[in-house]
Amino acid sequence: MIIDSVKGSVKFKVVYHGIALAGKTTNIEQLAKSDGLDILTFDTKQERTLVFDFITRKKVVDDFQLSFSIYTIPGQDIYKDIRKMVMRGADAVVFVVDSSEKKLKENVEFLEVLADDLRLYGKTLESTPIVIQYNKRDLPDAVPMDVLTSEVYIPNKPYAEAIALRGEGVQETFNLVEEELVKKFKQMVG
Ligand SMILES: Nc1nc2c(ncn2[C@@H]2O[C@H](COP(=O)(O)OP(=O)(O)O)[C@@H](O)[C@H]2O)c(=O)[nH]1
Ligand SMILES: [Mg+2]
Repeated sequence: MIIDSVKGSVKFKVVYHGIALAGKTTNIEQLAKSDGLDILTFDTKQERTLVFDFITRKKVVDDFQLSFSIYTIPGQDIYKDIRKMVMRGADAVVFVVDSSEKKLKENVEFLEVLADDLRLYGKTLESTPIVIQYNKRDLPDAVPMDVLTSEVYIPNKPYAEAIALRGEGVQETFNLVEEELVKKFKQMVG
């Protein structure tokens, strides 16, 4: 969080985390589309997110101009150095879960990856604003929500269901992150 009290502006960094192909890029594509923006994608011919995707959103709260820089990580392990770089200075995380039965184990294991990435910057799962998004709810092999919320979860964190491909649940997820950050901001400014 970067506060400029002279300009009355606050900058937050939000990172979409989660396994490869969970739908992180699709989420920010949908957010960008509803804002009429283009996303900045750094990639190669084979992969949509070799480095990261990036957009910015703005909101005014108590005369402060809040801006949210939104990034996605590459999920593949070979890009872990890039992932760790993207996680630097993250104020909040959306953990995107692929609902496919075949990805259940990988999603669960990736919670540890997130915990490690936060630890690297002196943060914890508990202390970080995190929203869990159960994406790809349209898949025929989607794991039932009651199973997912008891197997891929972080205690006391809000969650949302989504079909990012159709834009469903995307804004709702972002609203939850925004709420968490605005709460934090209001605590800070009193
Ligand atoms: N069926 C389905 N496919 C999705 C959904 N969201 C994303 N996808 C697809 O999953 C693949 C990976 O998405 P992408 O956003 O690139 O994943 P990332 O690696 O997490 O950034 C793409 O083919 C998307 O079209 C969804 O809600 N349902
Ligand atoms: Mg991506």
